Amino acid sequence: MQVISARIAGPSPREGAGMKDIGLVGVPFSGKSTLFTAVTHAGSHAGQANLAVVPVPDPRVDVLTRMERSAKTVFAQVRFVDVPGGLSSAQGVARLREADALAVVVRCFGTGASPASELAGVRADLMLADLAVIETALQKAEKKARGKPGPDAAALHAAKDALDEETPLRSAKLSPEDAAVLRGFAPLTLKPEIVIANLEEGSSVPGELGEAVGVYAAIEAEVAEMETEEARALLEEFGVTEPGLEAVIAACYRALDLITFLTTGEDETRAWEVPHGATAPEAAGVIHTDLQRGFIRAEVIGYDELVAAGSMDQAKAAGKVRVEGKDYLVQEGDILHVRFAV
Ligand SMILES: Nc1nc2c(ncn2[C@@H]2O[C@H](COP(=O)(O)OP(=O)(O)OP(=O)(O)O)[C@@H](O)[C@H]2O)c(=O)[nH]1
Ligand SMILES: [Mg+2]
Repeated sequence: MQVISARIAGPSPREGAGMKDIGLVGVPFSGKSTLFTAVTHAGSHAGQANLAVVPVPDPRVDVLTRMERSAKTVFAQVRFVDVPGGLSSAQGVARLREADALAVVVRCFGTGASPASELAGVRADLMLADLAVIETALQKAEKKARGKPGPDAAALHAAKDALDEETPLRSAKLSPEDAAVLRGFAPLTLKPEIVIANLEEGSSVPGELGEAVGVYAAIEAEVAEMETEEARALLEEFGVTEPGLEAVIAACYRALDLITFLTTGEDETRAWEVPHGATAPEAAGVIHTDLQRGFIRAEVIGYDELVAAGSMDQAKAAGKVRVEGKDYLVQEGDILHVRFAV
């Protein structure tokens, strides 16, 4: 059996495979496109779907790059989707159905801002959009079943009951089987949701929005074009300590139940995302399918332990790098070195 070096060079054939789409939703003028510009540093264009892939800020990646003198640095990525017309456009809704999570942008700036009722309105619209899809599908399923309802009809019924009671599908007590059927219809309210409070300068997240993430979309969009240092200084002047993107991404990771693991070496330091609870082979599979197929073991060290040791070589010499097998559950901040053979 040939054991291939676990250091993978070159682009992964699964580039982008695990990348998550975050769909921005909200009423007109809540600041979706402004936020899109702020977090993606990409200009937004009215009247078309704006898509941007952005690196997930992670200081650990920078530290490891310096420590291991990596030639290349690769951050995890997420894709933001800003659709024009929002939920009033069929095309927009179709694009949002492809998203992995929804971020509801709520206007908390300007006169007449009414965050709690605005959020309730968006949530109601999301449920109505799902209800329309579910009802149509239910009619079809019942017609096909001719009085002998199959699993599809049962799942669709459960979904319709929940939506009729104004319960978003993610909060409905659906059986795993029903949830699996429903996922085929990509309902919006089955997706994880985060709430973004688009704030006035100097204000903070209103209590009525609960756990919303606060951003200052307008200021951040303005500084998006500037050099990082200059932008930070200006944001600090406005009392903005955590840039919007970092806060938004952190909230999305929590909502999607993702964790980050890292790989580091001479050629590359890189951050990867996996679902919380992923095993070492599953994590290896995110890097490359061959690594999962031919997984032998993973050499693992936690980020903090590695930093304390000073370098990978020193960590190894001090016996701080553990050898883990197929059942190991990857932890946030683990640095993995996968041994595999194909
Ligand atoms: N003062 C202030 N103005 C903002 C803020 N965010 C957005 N705006 C302004 O609000 C207006 C609407 O913002 P957009 O980002 O275009 O809103 P949108 O949600 O994309 O709107 P639609 O695409 O029409 O659904 C623009 O004139 C922005 O400059 C903010 O945080 N503060
Ligand atoms: Mg817009």
